[in-house]
Amino acid sequence: MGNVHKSWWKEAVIYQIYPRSFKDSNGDGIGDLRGVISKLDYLANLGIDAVWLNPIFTSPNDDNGYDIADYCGIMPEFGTMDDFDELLAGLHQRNIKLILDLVANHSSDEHPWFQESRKSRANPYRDYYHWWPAENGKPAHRESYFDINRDAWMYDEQTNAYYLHYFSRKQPDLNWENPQLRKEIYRIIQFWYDKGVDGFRMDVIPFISKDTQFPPIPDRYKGSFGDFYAKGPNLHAYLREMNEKVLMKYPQTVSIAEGVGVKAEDVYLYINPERKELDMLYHFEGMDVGYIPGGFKELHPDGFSLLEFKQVYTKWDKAFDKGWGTIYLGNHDQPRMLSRWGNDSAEYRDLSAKMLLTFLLTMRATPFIYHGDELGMTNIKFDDIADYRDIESINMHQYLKANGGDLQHFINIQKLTARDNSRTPFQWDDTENAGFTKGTPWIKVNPDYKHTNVVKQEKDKDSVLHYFRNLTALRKTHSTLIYGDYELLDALNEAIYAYRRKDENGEYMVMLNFTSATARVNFVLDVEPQLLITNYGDIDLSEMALRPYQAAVLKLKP
Ligand code: TEU
Ligand code: CA
Repeated sequence: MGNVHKSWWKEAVIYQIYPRSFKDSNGDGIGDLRGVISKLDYLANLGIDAVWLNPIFTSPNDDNGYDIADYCGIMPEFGTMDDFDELLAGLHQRNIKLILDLVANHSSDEHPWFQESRKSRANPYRDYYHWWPAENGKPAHRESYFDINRDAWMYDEQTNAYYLHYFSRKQPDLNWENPQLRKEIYRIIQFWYDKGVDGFRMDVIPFISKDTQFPPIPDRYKGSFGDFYAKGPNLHAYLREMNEKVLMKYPQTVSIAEGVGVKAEDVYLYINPERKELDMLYHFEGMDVGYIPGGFKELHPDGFSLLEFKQVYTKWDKAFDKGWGTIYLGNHDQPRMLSRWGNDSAEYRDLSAKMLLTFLLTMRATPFIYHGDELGMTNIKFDDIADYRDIESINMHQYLKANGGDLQHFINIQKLTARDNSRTPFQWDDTENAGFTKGTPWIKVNPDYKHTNVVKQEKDKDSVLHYFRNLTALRKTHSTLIYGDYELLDALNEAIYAYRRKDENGEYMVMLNFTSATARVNFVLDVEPQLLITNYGDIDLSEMALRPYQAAVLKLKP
């Protein structure tokens, strides 16, 4: 990356907290801000540099906070603005920055803007949302991620019109074509930045611009409607305006696009600093590896191809070249990374969790670590739809039921890929409810908590938690692991992901065995390497072989 401009957010390890499931302080079974405050020292001891908090704003929680009814108010079940101020101060005292979650593609239907907008066609807030007069007939189909009819147009009798909602009916899309609405969003960003917030992750920000003629979705986007939604006509004009009107006034903050629908060839449009739009973007192409195309989050029964996985992450490393990259393997929208990409069997769970964390902490990109993955938490694999809390799973089940779908098959595939798998309560200890709450948790605790919890792992120096701490320390000590160039090695190896990291400060090699069998790399080393970290006691490079799920970081040259 040559003479890359250094920034705090390029060097940071970002830790994502899903506040609803992190720690409950008042016994109502719902995680809250005071719960996070009670764990500030735990966060500081992880060696992370920033926290990304999923939405904490006033919301009816149709989509767990991604349906906001007051962008400048704290969700009552999460606490108060005083709690927020105390949390922000506590993080900053520990040199941890705070990134909030801006959900500006849509609001809650309980937001006063929408309550006003739906009252009459002449209401001053009418054009804060996308309305289609019913006398013009039904508008061209738009697919909805969460609607029980998969229909993103909802008829509203009050004004005999349809409103657009890419997600649930309670998440009406905001009309960014309206400059007044855009001003409101910039005001909201400014409000939080003036409080000292260090950045925003921007929810489905590629979707904000719409062709308000609403032409039919072109056939080439069949099965990938999100790619079409991310191609609105004025998207980059709006991002540039957002940068000019507010982001650039807070140069120490970071803006991170949730890059749903964004292709590698287009990412420079968002993150090339010369374009003055956003700083970083995280993509979904890696998350699609191993899925049956056109299915609903259905994995290939024979797992994923490591060759495809390596090809995707190598492609994106290059695509990020014009800006800066991000890397993640799990978040609140994905299943647990250990179950999805590693091996959550008793024999290999710790080894493969450490292997995956080694990947995240040694790539040329800002790593996003989802809370609990530092412990090796696994999918809960619910057997019953009644255990689900996620609107995505519940509504898809209803849609399939209404359309003669195979519900048992759906439950089976959801065990592997449903979002709720990663939303079960954080596992603090082996007391009831894993120490998450004294009350009844809003979603079941993974019975695995007896085996996987912080207290147990603090006592075990070979635990995933200690290994994670060693990795964050390693990344900070060896700046080449942050800024060094990335080069894929042994590209056709179907079991091992090997790559080189190199710059003027040194040369390193990372080798990751993604399989439960011993495997060899197809190259030899011409220097005696220094082993910096491995998830086994040692490494035997005489045969250039890695043991099952072995990870190793070697220093080749000072
Ligand atoms: O996710 C956007 C998004 O596309 C996800 O819904 C994801 O693609 C989907 O879960 C795959 O099945 C963001 C938030 O991260 C998500 O939690 C919200 O539900 C969604 O937007 C609506 O705000
Ligand atoms: Ca609570």
